[in-house]
Amino acid sequence: MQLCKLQLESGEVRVGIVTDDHIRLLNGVWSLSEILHSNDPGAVASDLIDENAQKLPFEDVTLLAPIDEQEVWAAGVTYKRSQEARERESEGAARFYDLVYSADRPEVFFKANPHRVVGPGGRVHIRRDSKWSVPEPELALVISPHLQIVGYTIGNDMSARDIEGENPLYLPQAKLHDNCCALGPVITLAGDMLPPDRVTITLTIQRNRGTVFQGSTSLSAMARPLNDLVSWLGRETSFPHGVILLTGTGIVPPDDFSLTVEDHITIEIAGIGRLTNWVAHRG
Ligand code: DO4
Ligand code: MG
Repeated sequence: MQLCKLQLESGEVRVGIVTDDHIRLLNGVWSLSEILHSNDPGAVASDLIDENAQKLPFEDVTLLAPIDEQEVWAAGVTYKRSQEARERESEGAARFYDLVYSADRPEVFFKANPHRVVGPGGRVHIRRDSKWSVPEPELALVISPHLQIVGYTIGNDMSARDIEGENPLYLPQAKLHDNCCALGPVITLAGDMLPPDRVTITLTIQRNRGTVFQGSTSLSAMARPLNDLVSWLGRETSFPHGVILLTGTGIVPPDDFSLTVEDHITIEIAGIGRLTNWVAHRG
């Protein structure tokens, strides 16, 4: 089962489930977390389907980022390709990325508050003080307050590689700013997700309607088990609203590539769907 958060033409925000090419609204729920944090999200959602409401075509609604009040965190250097890219961009600190790739403790960092996250079709920002910006297409774990993985969505960890590469202490500035993260389009409930070896991740970047980059990877190329990342994240830290964890990128465009305004980013993850966003500068 897949859940989504949406805005109706009337402006009302609702929660729905995705069936075939339609959305069915759920009765009496105003947040995804009410379902996701229950004992049996699939059964709770099925019980709440509004049988009187018509099936809504996707064109009639605006899908919102599937997030309520959760913080967004991210793991880094979880794929070999990311470790190699970090070493190239960061001459002075290359050694640290090699160490963290094989260390027991992973790199986890705070990525975004909900108001810095955009949904499907939204505008992700590249910083004006960066000349080397890239999207990072990542599987995003939807985690309950009890640290259970209850669902999966698609995440884009927008990153300024030159700022991160100049000095690792600049990581928060390379990663966290307005519209620095995209999530969506839906949440696939944990029990309905594909096994890791069938989860392919594909990134396509288009400019003036032409493809300027395409790359893909498989979740099975990730060096760490998902539950290991969750367990490190939850050490000494509670998440009363749940938390969303981006699991790192295994796709890195060539080093001479940087996003520009009006680029169109598409991230596809098997078992979840396709997240598309436009690139913009902050207002
Ligand atoms: O240390 C840099 C962050 C790396 C990252 O975000 C990733 O590997 O996805
Ligand atoms: Mg990342």
